[in-house]
Amino acid sequence: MIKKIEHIGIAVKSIQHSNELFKKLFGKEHYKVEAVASEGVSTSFFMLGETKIELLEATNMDSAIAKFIEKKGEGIHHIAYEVDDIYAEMERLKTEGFEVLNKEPKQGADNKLIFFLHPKSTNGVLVELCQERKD
Ligand code: CMX
Repeated sequence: MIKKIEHIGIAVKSIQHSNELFKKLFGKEHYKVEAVASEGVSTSFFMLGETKIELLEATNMDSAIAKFIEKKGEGIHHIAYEVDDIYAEMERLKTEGFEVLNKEPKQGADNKLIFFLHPKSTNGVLVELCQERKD
């Protein structure tokens, strides 16, 4: 079951610059910075009530974020939904005909297991499904 929006991912050119910008917008600091080498990104997170904003900067030119910014510029990159059973949701969404981009859930930022749905199968919005790791 999909429970709520866990975070919204925003592609930025410079985490350092955008941390300052979002600090002014929200009136508070980000609570963590984390590199995810497997995705070629550096991330930072702001907590807003129950939802988070994730800023994403590319750390190499092959990264999905580098390609996205080159094509579309900075902006909303994905919406992440929290699920209660990520393996069951992956099977359910495959059965429903969505294009699942990962063979199985993988390690993402902020202690999460994650997988993605291709934006072509979700009205042009890249969808991330995530679940907090319990181990
Ligand atoms: N949102 C909406 N559309 C997007 C998109 C995004 N974030 N990224 C790419 N697209 C669009 C492109 O504009 C293009 O559209 P057109 O065909 O109309 O020109 C189309 O998707 C391209 O699709 P593609 O050729 O299959 O693939 P790309 O090489 O552009 O990769 C995608 C797109 C979504 C498959 C790839 O970025 C991906 O696998 N993403 C999942 C992983 C990821 O995004 N990691 C970074 C975040 C990690 C984190 O949150 O920690």
